[in-house]
Amino acid sequence: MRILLAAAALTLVGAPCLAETIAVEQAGKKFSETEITIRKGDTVRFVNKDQITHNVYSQSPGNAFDVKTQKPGEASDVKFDAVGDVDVQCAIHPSMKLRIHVTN
Ligand SMILES: [Cu+2]
Repeated sequence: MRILLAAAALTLVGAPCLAETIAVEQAGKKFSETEITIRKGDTVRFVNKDQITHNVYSQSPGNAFDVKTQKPGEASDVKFDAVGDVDVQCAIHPSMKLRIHVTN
């Protein structure tokens, strides 16, 4: 019964409000995407698929973060709670760039 009610509620509001986790990989000194759009409350999982260390971070207001040193094979989750554009870079390789649009 509870499941049926939840399904009905989702149908009524249209898109589900459940937060998602979106994976972005680092390989060949690049992010797998240059631009992604997510929703407020979603999590981005940064996965280092390279053979070298990366340090993904952002200084964008409201969504600043620093995953610190990420060795090959490591993954880090970052949750984005503020609507706006987030410019993501690697502190070791400044040419690595990703823009995340956080929407409502
Ligand atoms: Cu890097």
